[in-house]
Amino acid sequence: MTLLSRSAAVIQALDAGKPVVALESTIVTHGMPWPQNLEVAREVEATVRAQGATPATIAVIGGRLHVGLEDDQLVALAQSKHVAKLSRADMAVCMARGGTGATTVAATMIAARLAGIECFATGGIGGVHRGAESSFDISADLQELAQTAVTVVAAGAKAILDLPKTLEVLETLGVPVIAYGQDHLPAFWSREAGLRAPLRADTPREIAEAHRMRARLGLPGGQLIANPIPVEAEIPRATLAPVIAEATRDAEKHGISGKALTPYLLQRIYELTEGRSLTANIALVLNNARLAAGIAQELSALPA
Ligand code: PSU
Ligand code: MN
Repeated sequence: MTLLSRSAAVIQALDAGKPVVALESTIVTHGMPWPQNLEVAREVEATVRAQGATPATIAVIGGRLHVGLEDDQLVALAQSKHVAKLSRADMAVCMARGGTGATTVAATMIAARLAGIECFATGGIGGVHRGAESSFDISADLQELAQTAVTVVAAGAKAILDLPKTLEVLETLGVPVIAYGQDHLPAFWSREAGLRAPLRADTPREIAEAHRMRARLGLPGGQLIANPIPVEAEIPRATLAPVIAEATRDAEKHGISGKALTPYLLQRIYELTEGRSLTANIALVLNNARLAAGIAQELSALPA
């Protein structure tokens, strides 16, 4: 049995050398509440299409690695309550058992590379959690960026994380962190993290060329494109800081750790901001889908 189950649209686009953008599914199952999660998943796909690229939402369904979901599959995922959150460590076990799971950034990158998709849009990547010096909680997304050659467009790392430590680890791992159109590192819901980004790019073309150059140099990993949230949708850092602090304290109080931590924090911040964090999250994901489609266009125009 073939490993990948590609949708007809994805097969057609890849065979014709047309631009394709990979999309993850954990943001649907663990990142946003129903029914906005389904609306956003559909809207992200529509945004990619409107930019002339083909969306490939990725998930494990019944043991098969799906690259490009049909709408009924997206609906089922968005509605399911106890679906697994898959990363590099557990995707093979889930597939071997015939299970179903949503793919995180790490697992989506693995699937995208297998399918020959070079560009991927998400909300924010995982990173080094606050208190990682005692919990050791560092997302597998960082390791994946170091070893899998996919360009990931995110709005930076999620502001719930320890951003200076996340940058340090990415530097150690040799992952280029490229802010789009500004010198500062964006922080997911806010345009600025109070840190300079290590690198900057101003056009999709530059990003595509750097992606190709890494391949020519024999460098295995990908690139992290940190695309700031649109101005009109941003929540200023100062507004969010106490909210994040409170959510983090609540997580500690309830002993939330491991895979459950990121979904818990996102949900708690959603409650504490009375939904404002979700509105911002949606705006930034759509913005990332737009940029990723532009990068995919440039990649398809450049020689492999
Ligand atoms: N972006 C969002 N919401 C999310 C995520 C990304 O806007 O929920 C998910 C991604 O799938 C990412 C995961 O890989 O959160 C990170 O989880 P962890 O910190 O457990 O590695
Ligand atoms: Mn973790």
